[in-house]
Amino acid sequence: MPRDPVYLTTPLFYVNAEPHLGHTYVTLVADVLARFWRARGRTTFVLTGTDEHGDKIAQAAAAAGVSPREHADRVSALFRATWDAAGLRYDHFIRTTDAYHVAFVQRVLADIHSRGEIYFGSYRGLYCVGCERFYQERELVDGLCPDHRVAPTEIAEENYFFRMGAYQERLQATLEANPGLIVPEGYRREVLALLREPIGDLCISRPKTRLAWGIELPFDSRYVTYVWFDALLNYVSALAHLGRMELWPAAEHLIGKDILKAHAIFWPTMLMAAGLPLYRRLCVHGHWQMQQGKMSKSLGNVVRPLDVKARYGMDAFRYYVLRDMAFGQDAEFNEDSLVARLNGDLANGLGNLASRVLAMQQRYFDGVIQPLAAEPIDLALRSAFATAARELDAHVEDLAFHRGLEAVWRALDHANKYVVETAPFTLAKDPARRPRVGAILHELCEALRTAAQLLAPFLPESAERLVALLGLPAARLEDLELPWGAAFAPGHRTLPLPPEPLFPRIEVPAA
Ligand code: ME8
Repeated sequence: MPRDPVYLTTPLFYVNAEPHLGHTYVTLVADVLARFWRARGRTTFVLTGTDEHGDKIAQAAAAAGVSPREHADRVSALFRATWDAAGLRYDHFIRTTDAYHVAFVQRVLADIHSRGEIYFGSYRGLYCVGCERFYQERELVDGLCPDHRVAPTEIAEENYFFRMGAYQERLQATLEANPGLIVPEGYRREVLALLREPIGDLCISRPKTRLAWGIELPFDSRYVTYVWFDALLNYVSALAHLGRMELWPAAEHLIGKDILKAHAIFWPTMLMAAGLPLYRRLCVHGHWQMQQGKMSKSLGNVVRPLDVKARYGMDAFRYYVLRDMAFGQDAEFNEDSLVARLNGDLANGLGNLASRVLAMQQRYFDGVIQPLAAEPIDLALRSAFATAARELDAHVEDLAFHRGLEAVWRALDHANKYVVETAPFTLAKDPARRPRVGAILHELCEALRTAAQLLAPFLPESAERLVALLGLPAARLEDLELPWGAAFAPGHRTLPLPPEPLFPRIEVPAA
């Protein structure tokens, strides 16, 4: 039976900052999930892109001395080029300035306006440009925006409002009835708590006299819409444009906790007003902190993905962020921890196992795989990998990537102990034991093949290198049903070890 498709989205990144660790993390999670599910027979589609309208983009462009469009073109291209260079794959890259998106937003606005869901009114409120939204007094901390730690600006003007409050009860009932709609669970509870107070209506416009850099309202050319009413619709406009609306019910939005309210309250009520079904789930991750606190240009501690890639390789970067952040919680980015993961888990745990096995395979059998003769200790090794595969599936379903990787490393630790316990290097000295040495190495080659398959979504380059060293085609990586023992045909040869290890260790200067 064909499995459900999965439609993964990242936030659309503002073009007022260059791609950094936070943007990379969420895009990487989309890439991992897509690779993971594709190998398990599901159709996948990843959407990412850039959010280009609004005050803060206009301000960033003015500061750079260029027009908003020139600025957006430059930074949007930089995001794309960065994901391409980092090997983060997506199926479509949307810009909120794309003509089809602008037309779609205008169609939705005209439609819901005609049904009385949008009204004109005057408003006085406290606005944070960093968040591009109004704050209620009680949401502020010491009078400051809790995220940007700046006092919001008081704005009084006539604007258009979306009757968001009319959907409050329906949203609350939906959230209560669907425990898996927002994950991890703590965020669903946070949203339910917000819904205990009136949510009010949503201001969706700006007079052009104050902000021209937005999408013109189809029913009043003096006004534009910007950011939320504009950007959130991207998740649907891209599918409508590509003729892939069948994917919409399979939507899983990946977002950071900073934009929870927009995605858990604004967006579902907009969908209700537009008569569209809700997304399948909202997956909310925590923030990367730096030792000095927040990552910011002014502190000079912005982590650029391609710098990290150049220093440690993309796979080590991928492994570190997925292994050290529990999805949903905050984590601290620290290069020493990255190096410890690289030298420990990757170089010692996996790389060393691969090089020992492949070296013995070459030395004793010229690379030729030897026939199989399973003993109880071999069956225990097989079962360790079968357990890891089951646990990995369950953890990835729950977005607990760190636990999934831990499960695979338990199997790799088991394999390293198996080498010590079976001691093929000692047995090999006795010609009579050579067949058993061959069988042990065959078991270990199967262990490496299985590890490469399980790890391919997380460490795509290394997994490809590993199967190539085992003499297998890259397509084998997705062949998850292959039974243990079936990967290597009689006479199959593994390759000689190349001089450069799978994961070169980083020398740490003595303290
Ligand atoms: O909010 N740690 O765009 P944005 C982890 N345009 N993730 C982080 C992070 C950090 N320190 N900083 C940013 C916007 N992120 C809107 C979204 S969606 C229709 C519109 C990630 O450029 C995280 O996923 O500020 C966060 O939600 C996103 O970048 C915000 O990106």
